[in-house]
Amino acid sequence: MALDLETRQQLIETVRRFVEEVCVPNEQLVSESNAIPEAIVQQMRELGLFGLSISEEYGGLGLTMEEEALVILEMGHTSPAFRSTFGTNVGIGSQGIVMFGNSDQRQDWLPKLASGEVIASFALTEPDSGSDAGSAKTKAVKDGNHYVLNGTKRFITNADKAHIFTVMARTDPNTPGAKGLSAFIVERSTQGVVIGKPEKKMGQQGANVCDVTFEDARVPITNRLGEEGEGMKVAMSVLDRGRLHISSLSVGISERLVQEMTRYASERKQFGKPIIEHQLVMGMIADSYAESAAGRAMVMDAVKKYDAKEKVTLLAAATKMWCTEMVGRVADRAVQVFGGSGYIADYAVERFYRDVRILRLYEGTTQIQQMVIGRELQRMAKAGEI
Ligand code: COS
Repeated sequence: MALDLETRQQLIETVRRFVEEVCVPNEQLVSESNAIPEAIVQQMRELGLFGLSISEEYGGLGLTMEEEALVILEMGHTSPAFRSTFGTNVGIGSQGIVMFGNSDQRQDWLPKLASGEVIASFALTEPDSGSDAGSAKTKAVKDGNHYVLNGTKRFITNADKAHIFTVMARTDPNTPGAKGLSAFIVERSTQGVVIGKPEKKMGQQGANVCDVTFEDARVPITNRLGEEGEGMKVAMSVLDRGRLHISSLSVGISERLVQEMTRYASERKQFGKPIIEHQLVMGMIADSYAESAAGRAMVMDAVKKYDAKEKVTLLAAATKMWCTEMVGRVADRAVQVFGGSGYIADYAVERFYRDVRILRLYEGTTQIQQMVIGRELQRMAKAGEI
């Protein structure tokens, strides 16, 4: 149920203070140490950030998508690694259980996910199956009361910390595409689950991605999410929602970058006046502000429709495409406004420039969003809806 407006405002202000007072002063430390200090993770637990999207019945805050987006917009005002710490519990790691779990599965996991005691990751991508998610090769072969999993998942966010994984694996070897996949909750403690070393990445230090390999990992039948063959439906439903979450994050970061460039350009003087008064610089800042504001409006429209139970596949893809591309342009302009200083690691814009690059790649590349948009529009045209 939606929060009343006063409670909602209080929540947003609490998150804003947390970002300003705790996260922003620690950005450099997180970047250099490649870890979020445990004391900060504990504060996230106490604030309820791990349980934003999990209903109150299971100990979460039970926010609507609109409320979640407002919180994530605030979290975007600092390094995205902070958001990533709890992001998989709020989004792609938990939502398979929220949307498709039976009552036992929900009871077993949602309270621990909401409190942050347990971390969940989403395991869809594989070495040979990225954008073509339906081609996943990880096998799940039924054997008595278990499925035996074999295969490798790649670039799995938070895998190093995760206790459970939502894994998409092929239960029907005779059906090659999306229809042969099923979804499972796999516990990290299962024998045969091997977590690889964290990858060295371009940005977002403090949030790790690793391979997860299954070597004859026996997963109880009771851990299957939904029916056999519903794995792609689980993954895509989770991703429709995840794409709105990533859009909110992108807009939040663009707002921070507009703030950074405006402040810098108001202080920095060249040719006898603050550089913001030079029209070519002013233009970069104005374009960034306008594009960021457009992103915010798009996110707000999409999340309200999501909460109204409208199908948002088309809008979520369009919003993700716009917001992630937009923040890429804004980050590029921020570096440009900072000039040579923007290339120096002492300035936050250098770090954000690297951090935002992944947003156009994960949870569906821009080209996949274009494909989803194109297909949806074509479907609507065939159905006479457009
Ligand atoms: N919501 C619910 N179910 C959906 C869905 C959606 N938005 N989109 C697809 N499905 C389900 C449907 O059940 C569909 O079956 P039907 O044909 O019976 O309806 C099934 O999934 C297969 O859909 P589709 O035929 O569209 O699958 P494709 O193999 O053509 O793949 C794309 C579609 C490309 C859109 C998909 O593979 C994709 O999103 N790829 C990107 C993957 C990604 O985001 N990876 C990031 C990993 S997380 S960091």
